[in-house]
Amino acid sequence: MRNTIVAGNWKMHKTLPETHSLLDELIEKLPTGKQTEIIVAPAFTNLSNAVAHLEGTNIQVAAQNMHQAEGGAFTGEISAQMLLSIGVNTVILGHSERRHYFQETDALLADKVNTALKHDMRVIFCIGEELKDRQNKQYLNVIFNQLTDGLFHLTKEQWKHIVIAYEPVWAIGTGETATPKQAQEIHAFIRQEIDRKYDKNLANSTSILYGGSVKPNNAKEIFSQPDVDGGLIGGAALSADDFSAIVNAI
Ligand code: G2H
Repeated sequence: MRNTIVAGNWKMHKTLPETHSLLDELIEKLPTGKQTEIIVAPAFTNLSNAVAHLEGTNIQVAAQNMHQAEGGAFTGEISAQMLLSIGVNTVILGHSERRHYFQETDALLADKVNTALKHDMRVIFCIGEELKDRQNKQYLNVIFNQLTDGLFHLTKEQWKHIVIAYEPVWAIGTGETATPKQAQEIHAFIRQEIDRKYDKNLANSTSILYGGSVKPNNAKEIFSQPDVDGGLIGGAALSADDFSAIVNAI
């Protein structure tokens, strides 16, 4: 059986006091008895406080990014060891905003993945096509290339630390969501390619999350697709009511 996961990517939102208030609300409102893993990814400045704040709860903390080097003269960057030293062992890599605004390429992301895995971190690896790829009917090729270049060099053992988030770029923060059928098509395709490259066992045990304008009113239908194992939530993760409704939809 696969883990179901709902992760909130807070992006560049929430100061420290705002982080504490949102976490308090989440602690109050999120369900406690569910099998689903619940993760929040606040900004770097608030990670350490979030870990302390959430101690003893069922809410885990992830980082939104990290650098591929072990350390050194990389002004403004954060290493795997820094994250681990504050109790954060999950990192989101390859978000389309990182790919787009910070020119993160598949090759760079493969390096970041390697570093994270070297430190036994768990990676939520984001992939997804742009609107033009969908219009040109190239979307499956784009997804395949992102998988190949970012992850298919890994061993089966390493894959146990990988969670995939499929986030069509045209659906991120736009209010547009992939239809449940579109999401299912890509999730099944990703699973099929993992099977082709490795084996069915690994394909069936890899959690694949959907991201892109998931809201309380569309979460249930998306999560009900057989190959959708949860979501990576942006805008709606900033409201405790919306985020808990989404968690409850799984
Ligand atoms: C996609 C998603 C979270 P939103 O970026 O990763 O954001 O739900 O706002 O589209």
